[in-house]
Amino acid sequence: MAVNKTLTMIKPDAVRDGHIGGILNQITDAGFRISAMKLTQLSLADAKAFYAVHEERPFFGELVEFMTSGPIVAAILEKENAVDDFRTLIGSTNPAEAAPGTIRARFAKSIGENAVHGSDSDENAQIEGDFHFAGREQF
Ligand code: 3AN
Repeated sequence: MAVNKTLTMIKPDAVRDGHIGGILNQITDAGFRISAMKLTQLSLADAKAFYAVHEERPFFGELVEFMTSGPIVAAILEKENAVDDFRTLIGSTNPAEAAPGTIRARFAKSIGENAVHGSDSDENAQIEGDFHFAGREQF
């Protein structure tokens, strides 16, 4: 299978709680290569644009407020079957339902503050990677 990529964000809750190192360790131990990475903070406009597909959802305001509440780590990860394997590694959206040992089971607090983002398709991985990183920042 070809190597492809996914976009992750370590969300403000996990950054605040000191979990950057623990999460990155679990990601690299699982065989993902980091091909771009930065510590950054989303503006209101950034968060609204990134989550535009969720605009009509009842939790949209809460999501945008949370995602702009502090710094995040954005990274592009590469691996065979990256999108699906990463979603398996992070576990269910609701950490209460996430499989034991997954990143969300270990580090997430709630369905809203759920520690990490992972792209849901190859197409979105490309869009989301380019949202965060210029070409010269992708290795
Ligand atoms: P995932 O991040 O697992 O792909 P999505 O795409 O359904 O989940 O939701 C995007 C983000 O919206 C989630 N990571 C979470 O932060 C937030 N979210 C999803 N469902 C809820 C909810 N019921 N209440 C609050 N926030 C939610």
